[in-house]
Amino acid sequence: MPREFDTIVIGAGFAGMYMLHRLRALGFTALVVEAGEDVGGTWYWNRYPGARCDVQSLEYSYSFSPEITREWSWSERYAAQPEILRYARYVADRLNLIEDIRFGTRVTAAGYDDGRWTVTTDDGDVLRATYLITAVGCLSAANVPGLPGLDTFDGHWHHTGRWPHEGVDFTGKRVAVVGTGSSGIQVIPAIAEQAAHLTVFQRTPSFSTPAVNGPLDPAQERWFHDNRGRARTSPGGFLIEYGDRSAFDVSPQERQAEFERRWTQGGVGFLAGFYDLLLTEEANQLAADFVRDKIRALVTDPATAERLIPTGYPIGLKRLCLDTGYYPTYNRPNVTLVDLPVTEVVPTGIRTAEAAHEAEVIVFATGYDAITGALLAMDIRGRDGLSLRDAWAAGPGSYLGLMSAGFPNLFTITGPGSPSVLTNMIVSIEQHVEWIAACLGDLRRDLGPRAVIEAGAGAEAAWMEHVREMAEFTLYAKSESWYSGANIPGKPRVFLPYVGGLGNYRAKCDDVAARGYEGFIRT
Ligand code: N01
Repeated sequence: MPREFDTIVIGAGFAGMYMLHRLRALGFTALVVEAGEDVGGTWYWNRYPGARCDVQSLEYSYSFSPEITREWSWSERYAAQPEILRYARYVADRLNLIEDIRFGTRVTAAGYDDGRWTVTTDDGDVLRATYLITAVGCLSAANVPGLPGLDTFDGHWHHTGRWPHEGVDFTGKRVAVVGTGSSGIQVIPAIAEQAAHLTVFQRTPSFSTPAVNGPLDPAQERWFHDNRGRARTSPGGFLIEYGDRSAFDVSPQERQAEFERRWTQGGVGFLAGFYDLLLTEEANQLAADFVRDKIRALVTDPATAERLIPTGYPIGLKRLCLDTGYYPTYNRPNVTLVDLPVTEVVPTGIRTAEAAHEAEVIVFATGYDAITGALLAMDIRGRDGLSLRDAWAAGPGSYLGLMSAGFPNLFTITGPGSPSVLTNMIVSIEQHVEWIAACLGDLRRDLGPRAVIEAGAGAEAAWMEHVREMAEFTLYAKSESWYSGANIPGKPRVFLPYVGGLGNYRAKCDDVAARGYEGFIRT
């Protein structure tokens, strides 16, 4: 393979795959460097039992190719991980992407000098490119808690986001799951069905609403295809109904009926029923109480139900989970809930301050160093050797979540300060990829093949201030979760995604481009 490229893309998940396709269409030479042995990104790594997308399959698929949309059909409303991985492979084959992807190779460092990025990989290779594009995923840097004693554990342990390809047989085993976020809520019911005994270690209870999975309804499918374009300009990139009334505009009976309708329908739309559920604590409380009552009804033992009920934070400020049979799992005789902090791992299992719990397998569903973790895992150095880790020491700076001042010709797909994780990721990925491709095409047309583009420091500061102000306008500013770095000890507390809505954000990005890339410096 040649070592000099117009572009290097890091990551072959849905973002990197589509980026490669668009770069080729522009006539740019491109190499994608991927740590895994296959395409698929998060769906390559997250092979734990129960792993399933909590965005509907029809919505969680590319929209850029009518041919691929026509040729592919999903089997369920919410596809399971193996089917999504098959879809990623199908797209990669269909577009002949594989020949430009180097698998099993991790980028360890990248340095900018005089219009060129030099990229170093873990196998010691050195590659060069004019443009560097990260497609590393917002939730790919796994967080394994540094629990004392883990290295003394006699059994096996796994993180949900680094699941062994050969699978894990839980039959007849005593299993511990640590963590009850979206991954825990999916893996817990699946393990409970196999294990002799499952002990769940819960630090903070999550709010979860039912996915309501099932076969695809042909009428629904037709409706989706007819209406799909609307997702691009919607607040979240979803084809859900966004309520335009306050939760206080309606009678208590009407409000309850609306919550009930959305709960029964399933899916990501529960908190979109009224516009103020994420704006005021009073409105939020109404939705939270509705879910709390549901938990009480689903869990047989009232004491266990109370321990599973989240209190002390508004619903939605930790990402709302979607589940299939999560709460009733605690009605099984082989499942125990422990809601005390894990103090240490011992050879035979896990200890809390009160007791030791035996386990032969530990599953860490403990989440990710989100949004910035995978970027900062690489030693990225921009102009004059400026390190990204230093530049972002007090929190990330990014203009539109796309580029960072001091790092010319480096684009970050779904980077900090873009709507990313608050939206349907596929729609946000397509928006970023299309914007970056258009930007590179314009740059080459206007300034030649080695042109340089960089975020202006003033534009970046103003954008980050806007990101902060928008979060302040909502309840999100109070979020104690991975949205704001709260789950990683020592990580700066900054609300990372942009809450202003994908439709507005798209219009802003398009406007910036139409004004000659206002706020960027092009030379
Ligand atoms: O991670 P999380 P996740 N001791 O950070 C607990 C996406 N996703 O992998 O809340 C004990 O949400 C932690 O407790 P606390 C989705 O965007 C999507 O579950 O920090 N517990 C929490 O309960 C999601 O939001 C799908 O107090 C510890 C849990 O571990 C995101 O990925 C499926 C601990 C981590 O929850 C991340 O979800 C799965 C410790 N030391 C994930 N450290 C889809 O279906 C952490 N915890 C699309």
